[in-house]
Amino acid sequence: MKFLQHLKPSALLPALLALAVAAAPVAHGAIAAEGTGTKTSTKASTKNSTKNSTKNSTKNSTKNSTKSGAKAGRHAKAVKQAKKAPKTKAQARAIANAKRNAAATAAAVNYKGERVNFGEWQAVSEFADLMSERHGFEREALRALIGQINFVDSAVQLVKPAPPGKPKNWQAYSALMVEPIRIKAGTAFWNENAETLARAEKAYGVPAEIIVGIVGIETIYGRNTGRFRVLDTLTTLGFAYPETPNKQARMAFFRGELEAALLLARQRGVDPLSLLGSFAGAMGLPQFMPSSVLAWGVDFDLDGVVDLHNSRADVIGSVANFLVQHGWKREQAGPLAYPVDVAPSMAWEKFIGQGLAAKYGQQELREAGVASGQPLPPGMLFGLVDLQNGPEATEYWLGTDNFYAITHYNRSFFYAMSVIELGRAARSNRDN
Ligand SMILES: [Ca+2]
Repeated sequence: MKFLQHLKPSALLPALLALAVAAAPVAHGAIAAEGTGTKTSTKASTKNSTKNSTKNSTKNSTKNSTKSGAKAGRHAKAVKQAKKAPKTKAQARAIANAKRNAAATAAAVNYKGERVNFGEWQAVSEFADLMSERHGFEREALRALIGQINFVDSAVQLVKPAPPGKPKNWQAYSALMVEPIRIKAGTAFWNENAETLARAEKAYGVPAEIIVGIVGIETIYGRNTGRFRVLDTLTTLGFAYPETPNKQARMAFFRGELEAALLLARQRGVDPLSLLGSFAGAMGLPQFMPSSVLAWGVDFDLDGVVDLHNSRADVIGSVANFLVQHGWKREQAGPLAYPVDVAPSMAWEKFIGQGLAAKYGQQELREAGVASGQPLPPGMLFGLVDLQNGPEATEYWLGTDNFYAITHYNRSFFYAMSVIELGRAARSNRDN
């Protein structure tokens, strides 16, 4: 719930409010829930965003923006093939309702939180002791700091799983994420940072359009980096996570991030309370969690500090580095995903939900009834990606290693696919 302070009232406000509610959980993926990731969130993220998302006139712009170059041509075909499900009245109604609900929720967000005496909580006190022992933080200074930390109920509410039974809807999600405002902002970001993006592409092998896509989906290029104090949200979620089956794992995760935030602030010589981020503690234009800043952040403008709020170069280098460290392969220069048809036999179902990795050979996939309309690069492995479309037919794609690298940024197929589409649309917009 990071966006609202920057927005000007306009006809788009309801959609943007919906986005604020919808995108925030998504922007932090569910990676941490399964212990692999840098970003945080709940399994409900995609569900939430789909539920809250809106379908509008933006689909055309996506479609129209995919026409230049041979690779883009292939992409365009894929997108065209994929975007065949028409909007139904039921979908439109659901989306309109979600927008209204989202706006109401957004208006209720309390960024500042409330005073509680976290210092009196035994678990918090033990955590402070641990920080003293492990990292040499002065106990009294920590005590004073903890005394200033607020409980943020909004964060607790936002990590709660969505009610069950709402079908995910990729078309609605992508219409919300890949829309004219974001595409235009992406084009501007690309133009303003073309040299740096080219330098990152050379250094890391990650194309500019993927970096542009990620920063756009995360924060609309810095418009929505979050207005919660990171210490407030991380302490709240680390010690008062809502009752969910994975509560203990999530609290451990957020305590780890709180530890990282303290280290990050010390490393930079700043007041830890000055760190701002999303309701889940994600910071800066690329929404890195504190531990990710420490682990994967890159000082790409060589000024001696990793600054993901103010240095576009650091943002670009850090996103590229993150992807490379999570399986991005420079040599896989083709499409990140290929649209496929699946046979009625359902033999292919065994490939669904098998983790975030490309591990199936083409013959194996073919034999189970997965058919690509275009030739696949020989020797490459794939995973089967399902994009549910609410009441409409599910889309299926074969994801490459590089597709799955993006899912390590955020554990959602919708997320990865919208990153790809936004980057492509920005490129196309720039070319025209
Ligand atoms: Ca820097």
